[in-house]
Amino acid sequence: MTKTINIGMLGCGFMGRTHSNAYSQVNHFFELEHRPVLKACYGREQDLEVLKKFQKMWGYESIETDWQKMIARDDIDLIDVVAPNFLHHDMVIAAANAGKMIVCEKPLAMSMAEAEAMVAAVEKAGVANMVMFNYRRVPAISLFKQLVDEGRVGKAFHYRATYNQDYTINQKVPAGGAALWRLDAKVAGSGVTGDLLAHSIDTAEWINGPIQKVVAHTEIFIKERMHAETGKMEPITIDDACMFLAVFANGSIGTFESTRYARGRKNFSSMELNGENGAVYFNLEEPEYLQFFRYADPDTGKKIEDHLTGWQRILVTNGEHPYMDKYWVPGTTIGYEHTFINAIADFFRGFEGGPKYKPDFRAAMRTQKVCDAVIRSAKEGTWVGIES
Ligand code: SOE
Repeated sequence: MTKTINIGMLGCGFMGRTHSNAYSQVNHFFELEHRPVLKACYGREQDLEVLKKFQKMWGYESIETDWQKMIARDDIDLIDVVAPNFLHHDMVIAAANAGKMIVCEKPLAMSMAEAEAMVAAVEKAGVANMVMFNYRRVPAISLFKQLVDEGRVGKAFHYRATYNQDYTINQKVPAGGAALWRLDAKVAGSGVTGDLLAHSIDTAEWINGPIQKVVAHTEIFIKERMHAETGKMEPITIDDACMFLAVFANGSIGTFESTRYARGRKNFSSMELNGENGAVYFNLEEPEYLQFFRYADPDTGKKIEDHLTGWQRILVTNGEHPYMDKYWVPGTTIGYEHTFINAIADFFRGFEGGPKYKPDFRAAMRTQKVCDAVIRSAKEGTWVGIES
């Protein structure tokens, strides 16, 4: 018999929508023992109208304007944290102490110190936990990892990641408030490093193993913006752009670039790995494609490149491809929202006897560690080592 899991959603913005959609859809595509129920959603008192609209659109049974009350409710089994970053720590610790399962949007925390306390709290409470690094569950990115694990790239030399957007170029874009809290350091912690590069780092380490050291440069292009809530001009202290070099434990070297000032780029996340036997490339503007260059046989290492060799553009929609047997027929694509559905399905399977969901809080703490090292390196202007 299907068991219900009552969801308490802490937040009603963009990520609140992606996560709510995942809970609503997951049982339509995956056979699971559990069925999530959208029990209650939280928003601030001053955002009551937004909260009510959110409740109506997603079909939540009730609302709360006090997140502590939500966590204390006996009829809530799982707390989903999609509030701005500065609240993650307190919400997670309270939810763990109340014995709830926890889903937390990335980045896990504002700093390693916060992340360590959060990991200790969920592990002490023994509650199921996961961090929403949804891009691992893009079928083409999962296939990227599969090709690497199958030895088709061989010895890795170069990893190259970008995550570029352009929505802050206009000086008149304010900082702060419900829509633009990502530009407010007190609320977001860091800029593109925690918001965008965290995704790139998570997938890079998942695919190519741990990063051992980094050297970074960050830039703030517009030094002052009007704060959306106070109406006053305030200094901007988050990183608008960040570039860093990385050395991986497997001996390969990497470049990472992220900015919100790349005119024309909206959500351009790309990654490429070049190795001895082959290379793989993905970009999120064409999410259904994976590109693969085959040079040598993965078993023998013998060259197979010939006059027909070239980059192969794989349309990742076949039943043999990761997750795709759960959706439509070959040639029909899925989208951004399905990456969250796939993640929630994997999380549930993890406590239904399937493989444990990754990244859980402990695994996601690695990304926090690399992000902290990147910010420190940019401040100090030196290489910073990252312990394993
Ligand atoms: C920022 O614009 C953002 O919404 C990130 O916060 C998300 O994690 C990313 O998936 C899309 O871009």
